[in-house]
Amino acid sequence: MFNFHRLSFNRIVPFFAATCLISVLTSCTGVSDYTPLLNSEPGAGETINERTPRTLRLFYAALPDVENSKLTLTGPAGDYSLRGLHTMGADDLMVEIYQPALTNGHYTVQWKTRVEGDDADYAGEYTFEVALPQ
Ligand SMILES: [Cu+2]
Repeated sequence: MFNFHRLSFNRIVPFFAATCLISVLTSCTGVSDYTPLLNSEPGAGETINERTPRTLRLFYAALPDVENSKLTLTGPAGDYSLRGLHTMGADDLMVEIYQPALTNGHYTVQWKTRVEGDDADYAGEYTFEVALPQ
């Protein structure tokens, strides 16, 4: 009886140790790599040289919950005020860039959201550049 316990214990410990290690590794990489953000307008890393953007639109893997979402825009004038956060129903968030109007420079969009069918809170940021001919 004692030997039986000892044997199973010795087998079980390495099994659990390996299982824990695997789940720690996969949850770490899963959390840091996955984002539901698929695309945006302006796009991440885009340089705009035709028309000053008046809206931000972010496209996700599922319908974002507007109540639990937040967008901010920072750039040469500091914080830009945004108004009318909504969804067009295309798994997107959309907002009007209210004031001031964008000038040439480097901008950062920060976003926070929750999407349908997923309990996790997601956040991220990306940048774009406005470079209209003067
Ligand atoms: Cu819209």
